[in-house]
Amino acid sequence: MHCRLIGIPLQDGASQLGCEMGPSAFRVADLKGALEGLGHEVTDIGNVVISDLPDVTHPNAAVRNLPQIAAWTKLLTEVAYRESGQGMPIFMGGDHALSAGTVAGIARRASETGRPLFVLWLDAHTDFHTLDSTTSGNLHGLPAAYYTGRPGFDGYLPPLSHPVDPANVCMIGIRSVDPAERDALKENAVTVHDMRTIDEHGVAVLLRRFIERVEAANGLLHVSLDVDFLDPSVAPAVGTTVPGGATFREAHLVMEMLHDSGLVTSLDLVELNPFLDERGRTATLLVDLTASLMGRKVLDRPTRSY
Ligand code: HAR
Ligand code: MN
Ligand code: MN
Ligand code: MN
Repeated sequence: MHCRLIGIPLQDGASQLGCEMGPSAFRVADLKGALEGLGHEVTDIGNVVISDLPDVTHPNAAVRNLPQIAAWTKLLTEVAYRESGQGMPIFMGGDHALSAGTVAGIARRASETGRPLFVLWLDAHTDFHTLDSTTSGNLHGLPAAYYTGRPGFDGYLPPLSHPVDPANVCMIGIRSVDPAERDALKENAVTVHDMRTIDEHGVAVLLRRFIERVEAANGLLHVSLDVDFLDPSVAPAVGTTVPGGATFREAHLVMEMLHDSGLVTSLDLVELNPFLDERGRTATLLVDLTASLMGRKVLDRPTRSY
C-alpha cells in the first residue's frame, strides 16, 4: 500500500488550544516508520495550511471561527480528493472539524469509481450538529451533519458536491449526544452504536455487521478515529474526555478486523492534543492503532509501556 500522510494543524473547531500540534506528535511518535516497518510505502506530504479567510458570519451568535472552518473545509476537500488519487490518505489532525472537508473530498473521489462510500465514525460524540443547532459553537461538533448533506450549511460552508448517504454511516463508541443531535438522528438513517450496545453485544458483532454491509455493496470505507473514542485512562490527550470509552483491546480489535476486511481506503486521526498528553502515550497508542489497521498482528507488536 502507498500511504500519504497529510498534516492538518487545525484547532479552530475545538474550544481548547493544542490540536494544531497533533501532526508534529504523530511525526515524533514515528507513524511513518511504523507503516514502513509493515512494508508500506509512505510519503509524508507535510502540513497543509489555509490562507485567505472568506467573509462569512452566521445568525447563531454562538458559532465560533466560521471563516476559518469554511476555509479549511474548502482546502481539505481539494486535498482529500487529490491525495486519494495517489494512494491511501492518512489525515493527521487537527480537530474533528477537518472531517467535513476530508470526507467531502473522499466522497467526490468515490463517485468517480462508481463505488458507494461508507464512513465508520469512532467517537464519543456524534458530531451531528448544524450551525443552527450548536450551542457550544465549537465546529468540531458538526462534520457528520455537513458531509451527510443536512440542510443549513448553504452559504456558510462550501457547497457539498457528493453527500454521503446517511444509511452508509456507522458510529461506534457514542456516549455524549446533545438533545438537538438526538432528535436529528431519530429522523435519520445513520447507525449509532452507543457504549451500552457495545457492552451488551461486544464491539466485534457490531463491526462485523457493518463490514458485511460495505462488502455486499462493494463499497469504499473511510474511517474517522477521534481520540475520545478511547477511554481517557488509555488516551488522556484530548480536550473532550468522556468516561466509559473503548478499551485498549476493543480499539485494537476494531483496527485488526478492519485490516482483515481489506476495505479501508482512507483514515482520519483527529482530536489528539499533545499539550494534554502524558509522555507521548496517546500519540504512541494512536500510531499503534494505525499499525493494527495497516496489518500489524498481536504477535509482531513491539512491547511498550503506556
Ligand atoms: N456535542 C458537543 C458540542 O457540540 C461536543 C462536541 C465535541 N466534539 C468532539 N468531537 N470533541 O467529537 O459542543
Ligand atoms: Mn469527534
Ligand atoms: Mn469526540
Ligand atoms: Mn497495534
